[in-house]
Amino acid sequence: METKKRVAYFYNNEIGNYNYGKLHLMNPKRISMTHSLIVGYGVYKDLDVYTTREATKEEIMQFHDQDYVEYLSNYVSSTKIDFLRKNGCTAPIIDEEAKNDVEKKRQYGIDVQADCPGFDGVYTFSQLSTGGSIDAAHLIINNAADVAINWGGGLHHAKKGEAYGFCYVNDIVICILELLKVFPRVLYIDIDVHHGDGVEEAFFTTNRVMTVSFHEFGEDFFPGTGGLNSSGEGLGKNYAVNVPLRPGMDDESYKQLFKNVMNKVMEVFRPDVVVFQTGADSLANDKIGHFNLSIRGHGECLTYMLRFNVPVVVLGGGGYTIQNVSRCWAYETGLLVKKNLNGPIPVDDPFFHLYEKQNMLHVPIQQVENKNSKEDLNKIQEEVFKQLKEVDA
Ligand code: ZLS
Ligand code: CA
Ligand code: ZN
Repeated sequence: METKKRVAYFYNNEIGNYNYGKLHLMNPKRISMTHSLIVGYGVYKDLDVYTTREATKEEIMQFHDQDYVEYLSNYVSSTKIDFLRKNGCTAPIIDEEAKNDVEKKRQYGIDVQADCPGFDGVYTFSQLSTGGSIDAAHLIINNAADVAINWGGGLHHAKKGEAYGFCYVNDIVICILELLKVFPRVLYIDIDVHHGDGVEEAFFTTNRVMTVSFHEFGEDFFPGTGGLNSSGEGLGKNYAVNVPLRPGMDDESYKQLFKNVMNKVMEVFRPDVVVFQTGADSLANDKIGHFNLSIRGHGECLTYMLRFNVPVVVLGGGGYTIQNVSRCWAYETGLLVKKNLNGPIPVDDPFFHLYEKQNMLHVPIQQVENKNSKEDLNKIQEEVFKQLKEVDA
C-alpha cells in the first residue's frame, strides 16, 4: 500500500528575475512560470511551502574552491560598472580589476559570449538555487518531508573551481554532501538530456553515492562525457551508471529502459534517499535537446521512483522551451501530491500571454524518427545490467 506523502516545496519570488542575457537560452523566469501554474491549478494547498534562502559561502565551499567562490561573489558585470560610473559613482568597485582580468575569467569559466556569462546577481542567483537544495536535504534528514522539491536547483555541470554549461554552483553535489552526513547511501538520478558530469565527477570514487544519468550522446552533443563504460573508479567502480542515447527517444522506449534500469539499481544499491534531477530539456521540442518525450512520459519516470518508499529530493535542471518546462514541472508537482493536472492554462495566470498559441497544459507532440533501434537499446540495457551485477552494496 502506498501511503500519502508529505511533499515540501521551496520557492523564492526573486529567482525568476535573474537574467543570463538577452540571447541566452537559460531563462530563470521558467521557475516563476512553474510557480504560477502550481498556484493556478490549486496544487499549492497540498504542499508544505517554504521560502528559499540564499546558501552561505561556507555551505558552497563544502564543494567549491574558495578562490572561485570569492571571485563569483565579488562579480560585478561591466554593464553594471559602466552604469554606476555614468551615474557618478566614484567609489572603488570591489572586484573591478579582477573581473576585467581576462585570464581569471577564463580560469573560472566565465565568458559573456558563451555558456556561462557573468551577469548581474549571478552569485545571489546561485545561492538561491543552492539554498533550496540544501534545505530540501535538511527536511528529509529531519524526517519532516517524504518528498522535497526545488525547481530552482539541478545545476549539474558546475565544477569545483569553474562554471560550466550554464551552471555556476553545483547545488546537487552540495545537497548530496548534506545527505551523506546522515545517510550511508545516496542515489542520484538525472533525466536531463545532458550528462550529469559535475555530479558524477564529484562522487566518481565513492561507493556511497550511485549516479545514474540518461542523456543524449554523440555527434558532439554537450558535454561529450557519460559513455557506457565510464563507470567509476577505485571504491566507486561500477557506482557511476551512464545510459547514452541517440536523438528521438520516445515515451515508450524511454520509460521501458528507465524502469528496467532503475528497478535493478534499487535492487542492488538499496539507497537511503534519492536525489532526482528532472531536467525538462529531454521533452519534445526543446531548443537544445533532441529527445521526444511527452510531459506525461517524463512525469512517469519521476513517479516510478515513489513506489520504493525511499525519500526523494526533486530538483529542476535544464529546459529551454520555457512554456513546456513550466507545464512539465507544475504537472510533476501535481503528480507528487497525487493530482493528475490537465485542461487549459488558467486564464488569470500572469504569464498567460506566453501560452496563448497553445493554451492547454498538455501539448501534442509530432512523431519524429527514433534514432535508437530496439537492438541498440537492448544492448545498452544489457551492458548496464552487466555493470550492476558487479555492485555489492
Ligand atoms: O544540462 O555545446 C556547448 C559548448 C559550445 C557550443 C556553444 N558555445 C556558446 C560554447 C561552446 C560547445 N555548450 C552547451 C551547454 C549546454 C548546457 C546545458 C545545461 C543543462 O541543461 C543544465 C542546466 C550548449 N548547447 C547550446 C548552447 N550551449 C548555446 C546555444 C546558444 C547560445 C547563445 C547564448 C549562449 C551563447 C549564444 C548559447 C549557448
Ligand atoms: Ca542526464
Ligand atoms: Zn540539460
